[in-house]
Amino acid sequence: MSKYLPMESESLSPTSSSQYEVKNPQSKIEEVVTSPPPPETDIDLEFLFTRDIEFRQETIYFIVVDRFFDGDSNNNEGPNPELYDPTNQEWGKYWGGDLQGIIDKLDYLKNLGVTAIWLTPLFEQVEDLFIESAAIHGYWTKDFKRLNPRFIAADDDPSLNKTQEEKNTVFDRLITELHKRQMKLVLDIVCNHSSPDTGGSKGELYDDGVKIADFHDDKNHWYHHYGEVTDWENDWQVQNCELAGLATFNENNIQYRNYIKSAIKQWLDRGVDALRVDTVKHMPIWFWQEFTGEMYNHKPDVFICGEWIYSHPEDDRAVEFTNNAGMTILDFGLCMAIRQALGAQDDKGFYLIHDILDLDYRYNGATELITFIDNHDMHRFQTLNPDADILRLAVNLLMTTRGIPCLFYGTEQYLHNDTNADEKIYGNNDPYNRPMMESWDTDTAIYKDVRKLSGLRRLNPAVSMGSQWEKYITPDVYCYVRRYRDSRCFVALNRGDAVIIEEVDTELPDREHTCVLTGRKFEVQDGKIVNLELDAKQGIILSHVGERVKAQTIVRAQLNGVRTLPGERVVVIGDCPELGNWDLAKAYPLEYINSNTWFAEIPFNESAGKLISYKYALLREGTSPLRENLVFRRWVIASEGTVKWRDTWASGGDF
Ligand SMILES: [Ca+2]
Ligand SMILES: [Ca+2]
Repeated sequence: MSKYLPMESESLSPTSSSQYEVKNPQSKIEEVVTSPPPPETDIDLEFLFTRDIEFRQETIYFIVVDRFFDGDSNNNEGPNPELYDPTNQEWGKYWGGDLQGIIDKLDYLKNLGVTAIWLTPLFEQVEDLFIESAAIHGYWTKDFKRLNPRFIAADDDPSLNKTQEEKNTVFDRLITELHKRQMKLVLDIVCNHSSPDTGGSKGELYDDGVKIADFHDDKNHWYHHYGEVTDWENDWQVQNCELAGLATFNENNIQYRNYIKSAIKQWLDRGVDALRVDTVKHMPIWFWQEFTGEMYNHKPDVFICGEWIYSHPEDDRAVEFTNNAGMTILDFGLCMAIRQALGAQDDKGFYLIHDILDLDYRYNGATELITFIDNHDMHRFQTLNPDADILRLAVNLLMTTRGIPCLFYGTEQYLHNDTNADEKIYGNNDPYNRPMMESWDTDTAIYKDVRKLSGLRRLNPAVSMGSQWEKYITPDVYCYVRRYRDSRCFVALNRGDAVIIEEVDTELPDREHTCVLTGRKFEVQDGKIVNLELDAKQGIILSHVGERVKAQTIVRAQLNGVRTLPGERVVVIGDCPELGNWDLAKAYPLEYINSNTWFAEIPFNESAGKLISYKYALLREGTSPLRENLVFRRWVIASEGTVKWRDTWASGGDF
């Protein structure tokens, strides 16, 4: 995304007439815009560069709203009472869950360690059955600017387009209650399609109650009309044809784009913190770049992730999307490996997970991928493998491996329903993977683990941001270290019988360490544990928190695309004391994350609020340093807080 930055600190006011420069310093000629952005955008320019899209310390919990908790029975019958089943027997009908139910359970979630909740879409839906199913999942939208009346109070106004005084729906109270608890709301959105053919109507779309499009009477070309996808290897079809009979939007139509962007901005204005975007592989990347860029302009600290279904690090298009669309993705590759290794107890075991993590270099931001073990489109993990200890092990892996963990609702209560449980790994178990939440026990092993490990993710930056180093692997046992600066986290997981590992490197300081989960004590000497005893299906987690980076302003610098050999180091140098005043001996070191990514938190005090210049350099033993092949990069350091640099190594032709 390109952001406009003021060159001088006194030009922070958006009404100032000072010059603005385009951020990207790699362009050969610095593009200078002599007037500020148009006043109607009303952007707080300081906001643009003092915020950090940093979600890596979060623990996400994914809720199918209708199936969580019924906090308000007055909304259950909705506009069409036939779609409601009070007996919770008909899986395709609404069962009564709503936003009040989520408010009622926020303390339960907070105590679990959840810091962000992802809710299935809250938009108004078609009120008809399609193949015996109502739109309980929220993916058949009728009006992207209105709330589903089944989720709010019966007398709430469903329109999002409200003045501040008018905002007091249960949705607004949910936002307030979340933020009061330092929790975030991830809104699930769909840009690819509206609704399927129900009762003779298809794709009837409304703009805050006003009908604007209709698939069967598509005068203004809001939809594609190419029929169903028949060849899933054909990219054109995947992007332009229909998915399960859903009316698919024509993104070439600027009216459609303006509608969807304005709708999502209204949700952001109402307090939504992050977006989860449905079916991203079904729209061209240019659409997503335009969309995410505009969302960041509107709300610079919004976090966005996309669902590229069954993404895999070897899938070039999924990787290209992840690195260029302006959002991270749900990590299906790792999900499937965990399900195969632990759920299906595949003979290759942890090597399957190793194989996926070995491809992390394909992504620019592997530590920002959203990791999970099941979701609403596949069998719950325990339908694959009912063993509660194996589920616990999978959750421990999820909470400590690289990426941002996302738990499917009920995992901590061992919630699952095994109706039609065939075709286990990939089989679509919808709707039986969406049972009503039944118990709220805060004493289950997984509930307590998640609580501890969510805290660990916040406390120990090695777990949230660090690199991951495999230390020992067999099909049954997996030991790894998360590393960031002098912080470490050692994890040992055993899916098999009790075992003793002769010796394993932990990188921990020499002393006695206590397992975060079990309270067991382990002596570390020369960084190693000798005769590490692991009980059957046990996980051990040892944490050492080093010194945190503190400063008036912290820059989180991520550098991609620099190819290094073992022993080589990457540093950042610049024209300020924090970056060594161009003296390589005083340059600030980055940390190796993987062969594509280096990362550092750089403290700025003296130069906070000032314009600085910088570039990266590669230090090589026995040969001269290699500096980036450009004049330099420039940035105004925010006066306080945290910012992110996402840079790509600018190499010379001889490299
Ligand atoms: Ca209800
Ligand atoms: Ca499409």
